[in-house]
Formats: sequence, C-alpha cells, structure tokens
Amino acid sequence: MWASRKFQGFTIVELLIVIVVIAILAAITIVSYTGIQERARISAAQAFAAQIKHSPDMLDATGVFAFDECSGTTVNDSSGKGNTGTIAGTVSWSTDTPTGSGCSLSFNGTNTHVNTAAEIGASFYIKSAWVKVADCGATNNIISGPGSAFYSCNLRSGHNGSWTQVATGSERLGDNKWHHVMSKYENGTLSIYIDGEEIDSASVATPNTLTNQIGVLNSQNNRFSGLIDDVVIIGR
Ligand SMILES: [Ca+2]
Repeated sequence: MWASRKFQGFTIVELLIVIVVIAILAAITIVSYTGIQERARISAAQAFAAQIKHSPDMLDATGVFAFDECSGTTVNDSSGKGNTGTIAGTVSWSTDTPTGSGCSLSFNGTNTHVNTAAEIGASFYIKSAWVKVADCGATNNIISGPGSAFYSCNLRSGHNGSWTQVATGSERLGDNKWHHVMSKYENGTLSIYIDGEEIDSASVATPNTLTNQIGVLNSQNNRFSGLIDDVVIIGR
C-alpha cells in the first residue's frame, strides 16, 4: 500500500502550494529587477549630471542654481557670474531631491517662475536640470527665454521660432520620478538628452544670445508644474 502511494505524485494541495511558491518567487524577482533598473537609471543620470559639472564648458556657465537655499525668494548662482535668481509668484521649497539632500524648487504651474540674467550663447549652449513631473497635461517650460525654449512633458527644445526643433518620440517624463534633462547646441546641431541618453538631434539655425527664465516662457506662458533642481545654464 505504501509502495503504491509513493508513485501517486503531488496531491492537488501540494501542487497548489508549489504554484503559489513559484508565483511569490517570480513576483519578488520582478520587483527586484525593476528596482535594479530604476537604480541604474538614476545612477547613470547622476553620473551624466556630474560630468557636465566637471566639463571645461563650465568655464562658460552663466547660471548654476542648486536650489539648496530651502527658504526665501532668491536663488544663488555659483557660476561666478553673479546671476542671482529671483523667484516670482508663489514660493514653495521641497526636500524631495534627486540626491536625497538639500532642496528643490516647487513650481505650481500657475504663477511660480525664476527670473535670471543667465544667458545662452550664439555659438554654444547647454540647458541642464533635474525635473519631476506628475502631470503631462500641460506644456511645462523648464529653461526658456524670449527666443529659446526647453520644455516637457514630451521633451522638446528649439530656438528662434522653431520651438519643436528636437523632440522625444514619446512621453518619457510625467511618471512623477526624477529625470535629468539637457538641451545642447553646438556647431549648428541641437540635441536633447534624458537621463544621460541622447534622444534626438537636428540641424538648427544659429541661436541668439539671450537671458532665460526657469519654469516659464516669456514670464507668463506654459508654466512648469512640478519640481526642478540643479539647473545649469552655459553659453558662449
Ligand atoms: Ca538642490
């Protein structure tokens, strides 16, 4: 009797237990893999952002804003050019940052922006920032001026009237997670990057040297809604 039972295989209950255990292990593996992917994305973006800060182009930085004041209505510029920024409208600081330390600036999409005298240049420019956007329903200007725009959620950049000169093929922002974004003009080519990866580039007209605002276009249009941190503006 015992000998015959040995070869009856799993009972239904045993089989269910095995299936449940396999399902739990699979779920743990998927969650863990997603976590590893996310850490790799942030890590690559942080390395890219650090690379910008250590590049020779920083000699031509016109505005470097860490947004680590955590209070008040002015933001310090560490570029050495003295282009201190002034927060207009509602001022709201956040301790939610890409690095987990310091502060970021919260833009309400209604009246918050930062005025600066930081210029992009006619022969080279970089606009770089960390952004966290939850709502992709509106155009969110990140770093823009009267003749130059860089905005999300479907990340786009352009100048001299061609506002959508380079663009992402699909919305990669808007997931309420921190992303590093950069727009770079050099030798007639404008390129945009997300988390250190070049997404798109195009031949463009020569830009104008002009000042920029953070979180708005022309003081009133298409305001940013979400968090911005670590803005770098370079121009020559
Ligand atoms: Ca900061």
